[in-house]
Amino acid sequence: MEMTMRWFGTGFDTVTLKQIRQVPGVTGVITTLYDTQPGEVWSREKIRALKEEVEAAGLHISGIESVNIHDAIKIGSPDRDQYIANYIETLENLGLEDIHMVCYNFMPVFDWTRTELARKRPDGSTVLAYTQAAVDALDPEKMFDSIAGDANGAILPGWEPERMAHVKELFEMYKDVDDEKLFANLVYFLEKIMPVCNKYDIKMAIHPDDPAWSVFGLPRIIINKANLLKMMKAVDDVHNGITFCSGSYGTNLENDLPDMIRSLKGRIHFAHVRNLKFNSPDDFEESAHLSSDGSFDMYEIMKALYEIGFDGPIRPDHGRMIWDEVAMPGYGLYDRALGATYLNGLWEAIDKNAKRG
Ligand code: DNO
Repeated sequence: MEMTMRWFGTGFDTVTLKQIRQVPGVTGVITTLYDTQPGEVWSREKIRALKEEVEAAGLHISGIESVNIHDAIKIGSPDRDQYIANYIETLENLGLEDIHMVCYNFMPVFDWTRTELARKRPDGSTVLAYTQAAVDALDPEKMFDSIAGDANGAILPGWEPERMAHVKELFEMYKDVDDEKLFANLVYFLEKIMPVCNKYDIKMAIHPDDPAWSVFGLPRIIINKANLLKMMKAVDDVHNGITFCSGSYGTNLENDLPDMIRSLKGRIHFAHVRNLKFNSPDDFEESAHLSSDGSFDMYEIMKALYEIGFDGPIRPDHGRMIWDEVAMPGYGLYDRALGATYLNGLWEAIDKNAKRG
């Protein structure tokens, strides 16, 4: 595995490449062209400029998170082929620039959903949190406004204000899309992009739906082992793979995380590893990465990744806001740096143990 950190780009991220470079054991970044809209072609020039900037800081691009999918592709509307053609062109340009891992998601309307961006914990840190009761009480069209105020001025990944301005229409557009249709549209998309992925060895890594169940009655398919195995089989190509995100699959306590990892051997191309603390099955908060601070056994998660021979990029995920840092919720420097160091420590111990037999 390679330890990485997510970086949103100059002008979007409060964290600098220089700071990331100084986190021990981190050699790459997971980045994106944050100012592009879903459906837009990424030019080779822009990709190259980004790459050069990262390399000048002594790091490299380990993968892209995300190249977002246009709603027409998820809905399966008649103009989807044009957007798929654009996506293929973007993949081609990434491939030509030697970038080989692309994370994306297939969530309708909203990307990941939290009901609080700054819940206070006993130690005074603040974290992202989710309460089903708050979602149930909320008008979906107000979702964006209800959380945007706590975002520390940042644009949240996957919550493009341009799209959110049309949220009512988006709901309308998805009204005939159920789980089955969404799955069929995903397969259609994957089949069309596999040739370019094969040509440039680009590993597609779908991000789970977060939380891993239907929110506001919208379909959700990337939620558990059964659905993932179905997806892997439907397009049985190594380039059709997944992002294993412990914090997203872990929202559903029925998901056995180490077992899921083992059953997806060879198809996990990217890992987000973080912990959650459950106060009840319907209420969780994003704790520090350590096992002792949350509900997951992080050692078992890392061990499962080690045992399947996972060799892709891994990154600490949402961190707590600590030490008075002001940053995009979940994406400050300090707690993610602690997370990276902890995960590296677990990995070193697992590796040494395995080698000693
Ligand atoms: C949230 C992230 C997601 C993820 C996308 C991938 O912090 O984990 O926004 O990047 O769903 O497309």
